[in-house]
Amino acid sequence: MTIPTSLITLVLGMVLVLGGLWVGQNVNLLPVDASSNAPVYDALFQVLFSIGTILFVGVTGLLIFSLVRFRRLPGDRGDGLAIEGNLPLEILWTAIPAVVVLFVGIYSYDIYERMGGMTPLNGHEAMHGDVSSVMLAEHQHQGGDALAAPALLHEGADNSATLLADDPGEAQAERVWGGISTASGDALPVELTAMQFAFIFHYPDSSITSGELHVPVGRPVQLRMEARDVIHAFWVPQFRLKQDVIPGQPTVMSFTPTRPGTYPIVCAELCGPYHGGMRTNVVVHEQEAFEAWIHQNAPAAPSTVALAAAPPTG
Ligand SMILES: [Cu+2]
Repeated sequence: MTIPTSLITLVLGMVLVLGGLWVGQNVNLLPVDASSNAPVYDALFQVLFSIGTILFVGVTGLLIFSLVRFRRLPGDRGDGLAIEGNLPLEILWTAIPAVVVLFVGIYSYDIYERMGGMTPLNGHEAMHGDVSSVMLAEHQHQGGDALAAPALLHEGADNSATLLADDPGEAQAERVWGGISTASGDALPVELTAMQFAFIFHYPDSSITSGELHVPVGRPVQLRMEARDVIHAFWVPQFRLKQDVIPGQPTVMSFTPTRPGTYPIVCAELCGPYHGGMRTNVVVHEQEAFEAWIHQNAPAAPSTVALAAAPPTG
């Protein structure tokens, strides 16, 4: 008794799909997860890894099978079978990738949304939320008049796509782009400046400037990123976060570290001859250790320094 080919194909197909799903669930290629974004992102990666495994094993398996099964036998000098066109097969191999690609697209969008990536940072709502506090902090940090800041934000809100730059006198519009953003009100503001070939972190609350990013575990961090020269990218694999840092176009991105430890920050944009050396670390501290770090590194009397440095206001 011979088993029908269609039955064998069906069984092999099922084994392939189940095997691919098992690989996606059980083989982990990712580093340790250290931010609240990570588990959300990892769910997407598992699905993509399953689909990739099914496609890779399926296509390679079929190729190897065909090489063996349809090889030219010794002494066979004739032509192969004249096969031309197979509409059902063509529909099938167009429809399956179409459905898979559509599913991956919609699911990726959903994951990005859940990570907070679709927050309209240039919209009216966000203007008075996350970004406004950063803009306010920035404005005050640069010795601006605190009273002028709300007016500045209001002017910005009139045009949802623009925020005015530091000096209200300058008619220079500055556009703030939103990366992943899930931070709530009490987020720790940190300003990141990327330049060839270093990342510089500044803490507006404590006037600390550091070459390493130090953050407390469990508290949202809001990074305001800007590049001095060319495009760089802030990438922390353990946070599952990567965001371009663009000259003249600040980007705001938030994350919540969930696991104490030291993780690499890598520039992921080819930015010049020493791009490969452009890396530093993010240190995720327990709360007390973070406070100790702030205490150790804060300038002696930040308030006096700020007062002395600020221009006299009328
Ligand atoms: Cu770089």
